[in-house]
Amino acid sequence: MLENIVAQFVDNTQNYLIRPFGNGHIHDTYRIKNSESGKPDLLLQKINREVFPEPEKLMENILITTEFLKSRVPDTQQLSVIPTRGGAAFFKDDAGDYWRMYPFFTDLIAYDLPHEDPAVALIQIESAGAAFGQFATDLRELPVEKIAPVLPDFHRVTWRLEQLQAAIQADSVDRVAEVGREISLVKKLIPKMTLLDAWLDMEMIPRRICHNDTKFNNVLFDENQQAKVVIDLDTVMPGCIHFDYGDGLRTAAVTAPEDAVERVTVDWDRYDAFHRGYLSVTKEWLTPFEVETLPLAAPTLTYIMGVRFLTDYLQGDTYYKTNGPLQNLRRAQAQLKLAQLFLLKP
Ligand code: GN1
Ligand code: MG
Repeated sequence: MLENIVAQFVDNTQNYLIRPFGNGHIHDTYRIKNSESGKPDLLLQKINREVFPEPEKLMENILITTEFLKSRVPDTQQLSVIPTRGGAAFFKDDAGDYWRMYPFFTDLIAYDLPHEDPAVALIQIESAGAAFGQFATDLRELPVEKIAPVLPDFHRVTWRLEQLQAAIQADSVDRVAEVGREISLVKKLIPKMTLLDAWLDMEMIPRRICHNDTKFNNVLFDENQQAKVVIDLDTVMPGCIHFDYGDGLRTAAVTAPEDAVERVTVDWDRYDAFHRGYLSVTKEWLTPFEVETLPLAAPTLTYIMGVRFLTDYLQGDTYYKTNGPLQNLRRAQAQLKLAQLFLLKP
């Protein structure tokens, strides 16, 4: 019973209404609405243990990150963990599931896509770029070793390709025959799409703590279309700046949803707006090689998503939440199409 879970975190559960919330692909999320005036709403999540097999380590990472940010930029609105009444960072139920509570930012909104008015969209996107850039800037002094790699090789292209290869070989749900075109496209792009891995291996690009999931809907906006709070800190881990810059562009420099294969395209004004925002706060400290290689970030991160969605399709949709049997395929097709478009950067 969800009420029993909520009762681990608050005193008076009868004042709360519990409703499923949001469009995350991974966890089960609920808005806990408080009917008593003056008391804040909350956001409850059941951690996906298939994706995060070590929830305790995950929560430890989040605590380290949020505490660090609080000490670094104390006057800024940001995400923080609401402990259980016993003071723990999560509640583990009898089934072994892990639950956590966050504040619900009633005045702020997450958007899956930038605003439909193109002028407003550009304002939002530039601000999102700046918010994600600021996030990486604020975490610069947090030593890389402090954060456990809870999802090792998360954005390592060669590892994602190995996973795809294994799924092709297993063909566990008999779908490989349908995706010949997608597989050839993945193969064709390998030489360019593995450059980032190589540069990281050669230590030409520095390891930095980054967010690793800078989707457009992972930053909250105020009513003036300004990005205020970066959310979804599950993947804050050692990585490189290209991961955040690239995944931000993947989801902000577009005009259609992640699975809209027919409609999806790159909007270069949006691309430039995100770039301006991101660089406005990071250009002081990025290395010349990082800046020079940024154009490969969006195609590479988009390609990774294409490979991951295709892998999940071939494995029978076990990782991402889907709205039907074809959604992962459509997502894969859309992302592979976008990756090629990003490679055409003028
Ligand atoms: C997942 O949880 P959510 O929806 O913000 C995924 C990201 C993908 C994204 C694709 C832990 O993010 O890596 O880019 O879906 N998170 C994890 O939409 O795998
Ligand atoms: Mg999210």
